[in-house]
Amino acid sequence: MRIDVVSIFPEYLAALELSLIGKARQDGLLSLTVHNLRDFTVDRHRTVDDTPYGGGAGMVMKPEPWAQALEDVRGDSRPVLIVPSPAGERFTQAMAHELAEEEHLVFACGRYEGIDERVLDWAADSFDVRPVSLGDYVLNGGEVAVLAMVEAVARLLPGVVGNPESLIEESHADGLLEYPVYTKPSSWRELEVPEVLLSGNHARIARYRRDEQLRRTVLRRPDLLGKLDVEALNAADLAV
Ligand code: 6GU
Repeated sequence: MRIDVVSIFPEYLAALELSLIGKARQDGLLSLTVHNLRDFTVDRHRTVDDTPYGGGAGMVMKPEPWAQALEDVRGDSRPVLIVPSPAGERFTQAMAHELAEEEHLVFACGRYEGIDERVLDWAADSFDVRPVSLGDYVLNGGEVAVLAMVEAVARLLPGVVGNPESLIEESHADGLLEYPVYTKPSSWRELEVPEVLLSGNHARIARYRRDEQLRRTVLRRPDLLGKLDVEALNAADLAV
């Protein structure tokens, strides 16, 4: 997979050189390039923003540097252009799986009050444009959101996560939150690991974990219950 990120703070994305994602890049599973938007300006001050038409607080990112940058990174495919924004469609594990199937992703990090809307209109001719939000809160710019989205997508690429089984059992894979996990010692500061996990009874352990998933989801994320596939619930789930 190829990923290009355009930002006025390329240093923010340095974290993508670390850990699993850094390793995936070294191993050639992922080609990731970060571009400085200011390199696509032509004025002496490398200006990327200006005041909003219609008035209001803050500044808006000018269209010209964005068009130059996007033309430069587009290549000859039709990439997905992800525009991080609190006004976007919600990013989910399902979207991460969708994006992991793509050949080329471009992330356009806005700052200030956002990017001139015409950039998105213009880009739609040669990109699949997707404004995407991490959730209902406001960040100062798209960079932190891109760190999250690139990590969520890249770890789904074949070979990035060493043990693919860990992708199957994790939170959201089955629409439920993950069950709690424990390791040695079995007794720690007078807190005990649940007895069932020491029992060696695999059927009981599976039932316990499933019940904990259901309990957590009811308590912490009742909104997820409405989206559950009823077919995926078994008789024992419904008996809880
Ligand atoms: Cl994707 N971008 C920004 N700037 N703020 C956000 C966000 C994204 N998701 C939630 N808040």
